Amino acid sequence: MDRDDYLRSRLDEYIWLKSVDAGVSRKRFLQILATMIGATAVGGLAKPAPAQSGSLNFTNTFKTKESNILKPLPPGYISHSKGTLEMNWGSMYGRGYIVPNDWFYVHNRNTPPPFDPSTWRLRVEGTGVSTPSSFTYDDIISMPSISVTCAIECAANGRRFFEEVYNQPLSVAGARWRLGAIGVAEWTGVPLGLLLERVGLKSTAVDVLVQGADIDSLQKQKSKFSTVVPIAKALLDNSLVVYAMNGEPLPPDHGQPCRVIFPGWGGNANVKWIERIEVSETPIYTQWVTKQMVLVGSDYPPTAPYKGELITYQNVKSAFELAWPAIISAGYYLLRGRSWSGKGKIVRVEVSLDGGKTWQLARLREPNFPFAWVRWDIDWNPVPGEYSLQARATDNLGNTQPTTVPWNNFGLLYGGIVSHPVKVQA
Ligand SMILES: Nc1nc2c(c(=O)[nH]1)N[C@H]1C(S)=C(S)[C@@H](COP(=O)(O)O)O[C@H]1N2
Ligand SMILES: [Mo]
Repeated sequence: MDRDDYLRSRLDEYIWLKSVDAGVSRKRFLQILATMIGATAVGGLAKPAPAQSGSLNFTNTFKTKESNILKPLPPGYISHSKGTLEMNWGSMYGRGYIVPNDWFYVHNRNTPPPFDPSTWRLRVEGTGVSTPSSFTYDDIISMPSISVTCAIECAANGRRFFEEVYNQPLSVAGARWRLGAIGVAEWTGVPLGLLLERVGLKSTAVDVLVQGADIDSLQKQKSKFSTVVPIAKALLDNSLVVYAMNGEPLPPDHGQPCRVIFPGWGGNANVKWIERIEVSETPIYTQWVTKQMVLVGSDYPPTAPYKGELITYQNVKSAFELAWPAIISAGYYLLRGRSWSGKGKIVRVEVSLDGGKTWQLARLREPNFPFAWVRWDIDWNPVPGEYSLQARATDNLGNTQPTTVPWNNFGLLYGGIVSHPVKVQA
């Protein structure tokens, strides 16, 4: 038995065990396996497709042929549009630090492009490198790698609260997320700085553009989805070209075969299905960055060429591990939640059970990684009634959650205190 066959047999066994756990018959298991091997074989090694292995018990209530999302819709998850899947905070109650791949929120502008490991290439080029090169999938996974546990959060997470608080509609078409456009995972990949060294990064490089394989259909001038980061961000130790998520090959919906992560930055910076990296000696201004990744409103004076204040790092937010609205029974309840900051780590969380009149400190639980989140809890013994729960977190730089947030036209970066409606029944 050669090495690939050996690994393949181990993998089959692993998936079989998972299937047994999920109550799947041998016949159904073999059917699933057949589809997987045909669809996702990587150099003779079948990929353990997470959507199949961990979510066999999920019933998909929304997905249609129109959906841009391949994985099934987990229970209680919300689809705002064909490319969005919002995490159900209620399902995270009492769970571990990491969001399983099947449960991770999705923001796809397009259907994940097909991946063929024999033809896939990542081109690294531009005036900022001396030896432009193409890397194969095997090249990438053979390079030194590290694993980083951090969040990815859509810059529009919390968008709905602008409309609710200001009682005024936003003029953009984007998803009306509550707080579920965030997840924390362990990302494994090659430090981007190492890849850039291999292609002879010049000391004069200033900007890095990362491009996906999908067309950004929302742009007037149709182009591939991309983002731009300054070279300083690209060279940080935790900026990665990622190929594994929570120990499994990157699932199609999350960027198969490779995506980038730029911890702390708005979700869109973490480009999926990457195919080209351009390093430039001159600043790169794309439409996406100058016109869309900006806060536009009277509180945000524009600085040319940006149409508003450019978004980079995410802000501080908190969420309760509760459905929205939540209905619970009277009696002792361990109230749980999570808080996070794109700029560092959370050092304090206060909770109000009476709509902001009185506050108490929550207990923070380990681990508490920067650019990820911290889990916290408090004891609660409510009598029947209607409650408005609030949480306010503060990070190590002193950033905290304000009561009011200035309006911006696209509804980005809502970091204010949110009132979570809870009904306690007798
Ligand atoms: N190529 C490509 N990359 C992309 C996107 C996309 O539509 N196409 N969406 C971005 C946005 S807006 C977000 S919030 C994150 C979502 O990552 P996830 O779906 O893995 O949670 O991916 C980013 N990367
Ligand atoms: Mo997003």
